[in-house]
Amino acid sequence: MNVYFSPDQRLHAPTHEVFGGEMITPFETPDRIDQVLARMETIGPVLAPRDFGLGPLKRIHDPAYVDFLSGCWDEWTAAGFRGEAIATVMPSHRTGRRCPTHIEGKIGYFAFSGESAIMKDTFQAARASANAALSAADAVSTGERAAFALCRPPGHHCMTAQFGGYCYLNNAAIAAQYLRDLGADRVAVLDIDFHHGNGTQDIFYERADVLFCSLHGDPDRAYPFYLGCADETGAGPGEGCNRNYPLPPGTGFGQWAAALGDASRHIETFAPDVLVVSLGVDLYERDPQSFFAIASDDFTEIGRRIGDLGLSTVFVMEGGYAVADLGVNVEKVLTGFGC
Ligand code: Q9C
Ligand code: ZN
Repeated sequence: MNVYFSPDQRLHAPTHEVFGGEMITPFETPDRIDQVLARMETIGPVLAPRDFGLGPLKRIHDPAYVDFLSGCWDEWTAAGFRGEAIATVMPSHRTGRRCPTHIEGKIGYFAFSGESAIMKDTFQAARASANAALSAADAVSTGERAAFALCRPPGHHCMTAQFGGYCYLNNAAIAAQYLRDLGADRVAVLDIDFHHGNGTQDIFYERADVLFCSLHGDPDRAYPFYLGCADETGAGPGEGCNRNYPLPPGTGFGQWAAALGDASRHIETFAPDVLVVSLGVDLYERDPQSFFAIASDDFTEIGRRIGDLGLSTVFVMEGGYAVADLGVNVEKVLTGFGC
């Protein structure tokens, strides 16, 4: 299958992440890309994404949020700040949602989580990452069985108008909406990243045309904490079109695969025209951000079971922070899938 990636995706390389009260070197780094690229010979050609412009991004994200991302760095430096742009003042459910003019307030307004930094070329890198997802969607819409978007920065935490969790544009949601706009009647999104895909869930929560299924660490104990419970099943016309599988610490392949089996039945009943997989490999047992017991070899079987759904499939890279094993684990999913 074709692999889509742009060197511009490396331009986002912040040096700070807030973690446990310390400033650490970020988990989500450009060398994650290199580890995956190094294993792509067995998968297919690595192709440059096409530039789809801002149109498909604004089908998912508020135009004001896209404007914020594009201007954030200039406003941050113009305000006299010398570090990377990090949100420290966020609105709560008790405060009104009025976007402040000053960038220190504005960045909090457009954030749901404070660990992730914005720097000079974050928007350019995030756009390139979204273009990779759109290019993979394009390939599948024109008849390829599957394609892999080597997205980075990742996307599934990003809301319509809030960044966080290393995500600035929701690549999987942008691809799903693009597939709808190209004529797919129903799109299913299967999110296997260790963390709940709160952004993707929220974006499609009231829609009946996009099914969202997510397997993840129980948000009672794991990021992003405030979404991802099993009783979040969708609302309005989208009731029943959201399925969450929160799983406890120590979850091994058997328990994880049982949840995938349940999600697969919902996907089969939904009968989508196309499947988008939010492919995080941070469910891996050696990942520093997670608490499952999924071994490297399990990824082959995970890929096989996704392939058994028999659907046209757009793979969109999400998380995975055991950097040395990242490429091998992604390669296993894609070879297990079988094309
Ligand atoms: N102790 C993705 O995998 N850090 N984002 C949480 C937990 C943020 C992960 C710290 C995790 C974000 C795309
Ligand atoms: Zn993750």
